[in-house]
Amino acid sequence: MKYVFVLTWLLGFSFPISGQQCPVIPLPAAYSQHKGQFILDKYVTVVTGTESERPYSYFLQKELLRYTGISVISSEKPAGVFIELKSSKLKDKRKGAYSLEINARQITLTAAEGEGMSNGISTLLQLINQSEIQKDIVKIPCWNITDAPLYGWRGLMLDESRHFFGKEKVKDILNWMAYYKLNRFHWHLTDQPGWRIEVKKYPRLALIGGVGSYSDPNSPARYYTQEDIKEIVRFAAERNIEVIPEIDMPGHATAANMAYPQFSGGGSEKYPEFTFNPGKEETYQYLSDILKETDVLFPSQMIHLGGDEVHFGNASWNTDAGVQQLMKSKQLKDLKAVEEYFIRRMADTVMRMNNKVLAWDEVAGIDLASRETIVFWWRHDKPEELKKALDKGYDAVLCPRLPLYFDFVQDSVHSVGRKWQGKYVGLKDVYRFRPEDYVKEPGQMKQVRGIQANLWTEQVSSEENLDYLLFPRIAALAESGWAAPGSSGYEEFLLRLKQHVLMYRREGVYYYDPFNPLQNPEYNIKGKKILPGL
Ligand code: TNX
Repeated sequence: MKYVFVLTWLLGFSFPISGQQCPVIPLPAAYSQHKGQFILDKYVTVVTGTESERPYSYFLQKELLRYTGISVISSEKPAGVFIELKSSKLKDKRKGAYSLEINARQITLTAAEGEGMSNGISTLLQLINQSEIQKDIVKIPCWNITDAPLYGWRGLMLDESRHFFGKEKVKDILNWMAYYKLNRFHWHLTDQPGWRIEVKKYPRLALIGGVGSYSDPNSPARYYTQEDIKEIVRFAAERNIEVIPEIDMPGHATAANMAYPQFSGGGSEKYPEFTFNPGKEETYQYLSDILKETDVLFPSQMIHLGGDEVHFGNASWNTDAGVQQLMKSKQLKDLKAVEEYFIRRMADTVMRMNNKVLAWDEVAGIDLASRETIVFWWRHDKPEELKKALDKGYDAVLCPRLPLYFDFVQDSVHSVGRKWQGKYVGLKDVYRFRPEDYVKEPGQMKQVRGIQANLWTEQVSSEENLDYLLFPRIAALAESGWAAPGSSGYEEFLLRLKQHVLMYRREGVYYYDPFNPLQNPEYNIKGKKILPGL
């Protein structure tokens, strides 16, 4: 078997060999290959029977043109050689399921709903990108695939407060997410260095709060206008990716406090002006107004309230007259109780807008409406926080630092990014990540919505650097969120990945190459290549 893989690898999959793994990442649930090829050329049509498939045929047409240079037309009636998109029930009822049958005359993609259709298109595009592409012709091997995801939540978080990357880069990331069937984009839009979302009622948030970044406190304001956000949300929706905004509170509020100091709750010596003021009634109104505008922009009906690391910078609450008054009147015994009171109130606001409340695992101990709350477990060194969240009945998304923080370096010799007591986040660690290893009660696995990688950007200032941390770990993330345990081994994954790496190069991605680590050197925070030995 091993030799077959090696041979396949050497031949670059151009000649199908029976018994090989389907070259798709994440690996489909079931697949078989049979003889023959489908010839994709300009005579092929994309056939849609009903209105509901039309946006998908439009999307497929655009992607085919982008990747292959071939323009195919869309049609309502099958004729000649065609790709048919069919909305129809499947045996597998899981959201996102699809089937793809390819023979020499016809490709049929069947799905019961949009997410399945998008997933099937991604599989087809991957098969095309792995096929022999000659001038104006692609020979696609014939595969039969039936597929569905293991987890409904396969997420990626991008921090654009520390460094701002902008619309084009975000679209690029969304494209790659779709390519790998990741379906939740968690957008960390506010934090200490910058506030990145326009709020009409409080324009200074973006204009003043948007000034500066982690590496340059004086860089001109960068933020997303509401029109930009609508554009990104539409772009994501076309790929069946839901966008979830994060407005971090009550901590990590420094940028907002630069703009509207009247709502600042102060900070600590190390983290000045870090919090919103929980002791002022006006703060709740102000934040509700911000969240209302946020809600209108994001159809996901989910808002992430942050809630992390408040203790970094809430020492000033000890001396703030308003906070002290609140503690007396509500009988809050310590600052943690104040934090909890604040979160409960803001969670109520979010729920009243018919949104789910999402937050970091600091909220695991707070009583919120369990069916409306999703906790993001990130502190890998505190497994008890995950347990607490699950015991309370909350759903959870697992994104522990080790191995799902993509701001951690991925190779022992890398220096741009974090480590935790010498540990880093290797490709293999991401690939091997399995939620069931962390959930002690098997009955609680149904509360696990899925997994997510978080890309914090304190040390990420260039697009190259961003790509470097994302690729190829994004592929490993996709497979651990999608494929059933045991469906593939790491070595087989690497064989498939080898082909994807060629594609990264074609597409101009500045990836880390695990097969040839010196291929692309790291970039430092100033945007310069770090040359080995220097
Ligand atoms: C912890 S994860 C944070 C972020 C940092 C990150 C760096 C979380 C909820 N808070 O503010 O950017 O570590 O790895």
